[in-house]
Amino acid sequence: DFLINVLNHETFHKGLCDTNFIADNKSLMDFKSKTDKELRVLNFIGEKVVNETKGRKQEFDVPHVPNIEGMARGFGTKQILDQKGAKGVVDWIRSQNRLLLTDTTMRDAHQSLMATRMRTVDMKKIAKATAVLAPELFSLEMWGGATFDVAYRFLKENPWERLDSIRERVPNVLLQMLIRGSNGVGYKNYPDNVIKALIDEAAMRGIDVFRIFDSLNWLEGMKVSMEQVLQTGKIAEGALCYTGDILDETRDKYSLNYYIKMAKEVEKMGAHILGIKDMSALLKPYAAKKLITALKNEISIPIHLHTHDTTGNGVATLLMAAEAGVDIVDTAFNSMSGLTSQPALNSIVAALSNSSRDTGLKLDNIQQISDYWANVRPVYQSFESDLKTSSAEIYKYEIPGGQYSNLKPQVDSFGLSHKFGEVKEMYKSVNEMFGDIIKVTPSSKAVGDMAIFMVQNELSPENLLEKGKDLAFPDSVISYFAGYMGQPQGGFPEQIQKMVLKNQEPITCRPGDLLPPEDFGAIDSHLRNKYNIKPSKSDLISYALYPKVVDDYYEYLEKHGDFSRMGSDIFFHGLVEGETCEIEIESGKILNVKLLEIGKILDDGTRSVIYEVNGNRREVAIKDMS
Ligand code: 3PY
Ligand code: ZN
Repeated sequence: DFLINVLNHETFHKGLCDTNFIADNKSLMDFKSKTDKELRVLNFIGEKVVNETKGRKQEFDVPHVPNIEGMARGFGTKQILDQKGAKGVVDWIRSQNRLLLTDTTMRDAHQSLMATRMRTVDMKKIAKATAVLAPELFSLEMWGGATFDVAYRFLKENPWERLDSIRERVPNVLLQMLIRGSNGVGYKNYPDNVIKALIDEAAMRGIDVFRIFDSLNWLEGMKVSMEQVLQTGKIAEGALCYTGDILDETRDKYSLNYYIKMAKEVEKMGAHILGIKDMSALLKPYAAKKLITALKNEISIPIHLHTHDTTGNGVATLLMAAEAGVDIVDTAFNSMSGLTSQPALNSIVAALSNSSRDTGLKLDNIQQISDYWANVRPVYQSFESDLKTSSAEIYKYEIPGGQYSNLKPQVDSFGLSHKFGEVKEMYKSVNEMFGDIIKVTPSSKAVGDMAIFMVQNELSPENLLEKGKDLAFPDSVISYFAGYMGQPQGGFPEQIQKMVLKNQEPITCRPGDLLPPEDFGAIDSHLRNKYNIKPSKSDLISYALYPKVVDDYYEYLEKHGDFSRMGSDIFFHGLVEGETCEIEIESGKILNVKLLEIGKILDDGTRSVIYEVNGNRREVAIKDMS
């Protein structure tokens, strides 16, 4: 093997080796790794074609990466941050007439459209072109929210590497993440030292704008994150979640005055920007005008509006907000926009061109980016909901975009597919029973889980107290009533709280005041001993956030290998007989793989999957599980 490695080595080939050739090229000792990686790839594809796709696959167009050769990368917001600091960016925003745009394609758009399944390879390919063709963007939201755990859990890839690779390719535009206050990028409160470490590391690795929110608009729950972001010198966007309808005078819990009062508090906390986070697309166009006009009179920090297009009114909402003077709005490239995702970026650009709020983005340039995403999207088709049209019923149900597209599969998984309508009605009833609360991760999960639980157990608001006495409620519901998601406006309904918690005492303070600090040293030893790796700071943070998910991830890598460089059409759909593809197994190492044949089932229940790999015939035996 050593001899083969030497003979195959480029330097040896060129006759350039000196006496240090062997000492300098550790890869010469790498006997098994390449064949091992190759075998793992063949097994992975074999599994896919034998047990999942059965060798069938729809044809996908290859996403076309725009040609940017020779084009200069324009000056962007990231450079303002680097040169003038966060306050400099705020001054710059204030000096702009144009409407500034955030593109959410790499975070909320795919979180809300395709269950967060977008892989890093697909983002990496378009990142450079985005920096060149759309340097006028305010920011790219590309990290945080659900993307963190989904990367490990389902995509078997490391979210920190996604951040590194996009940062490397986009040095000119601000990168933005969503952080759920003390819930971090998780579904529960974490010790303060975990939240602080997460923010420090994310800032160090390249995040510039932190959108911080609390799932109950409980400002206490945002404080630690806000202070930490301010210390890093990056941009702290304190976000208020929007719920209810400020145009409806009969609903006074979340009134215009509520938002004004809260916005002033957020400004006082030191936020550079106020975020309005309309996660469920409830902010109607005229409500946006009313809200933004009022806030512009009451606070002096810039305002960044986030909404979804679930109702079909998203673009109208953003345009009304633009009229009222909003500074920045969230959009997604058209082919990744609409429905549960954000309103359409290219359309907003076109709508405002030659107006006083012209965005400055070039339509022809951004069309090329949208075209790229249009070809990426079909590969993820199976993760999309079957929602074909916008729906005004969301105003009634108040279900966040990301949760709406996930609720149907969740309901299906409980065998309640035929009761989806009932679950949505129950979601509304649960919200009322809980006292009309803000519903966004993780409080929305408590409401959703409770709704499913009630339908499953034939509970109703009328019989809940009686029938629920002896039932064990879902973890998220217990955590909510125990105060571990924070304190809701107006408090908890006492009878339901008692019934859910049984003998457990709820807390009324900040959970972070009670949680013992995470022992990063212990995590370090665990990872070293169990997986024989030298964990980085970010590995420790990930483990502190999601121990089980990260353990499963490392076990997967050990057992099956790392397929994060594989193209997504192969990763999700395998190959068909006769199809050839290139697979990068490590940086710069490409395998040319052709699937020759999926063999007949043999007596031992396996099938031979036969390939040609870089011209050589290879065969793996895969157990047919059908
Ligand atoms: C998240 O917390 O991931 C959200 O996108 C909430 O809207
Ligand atoms: Zn959102």
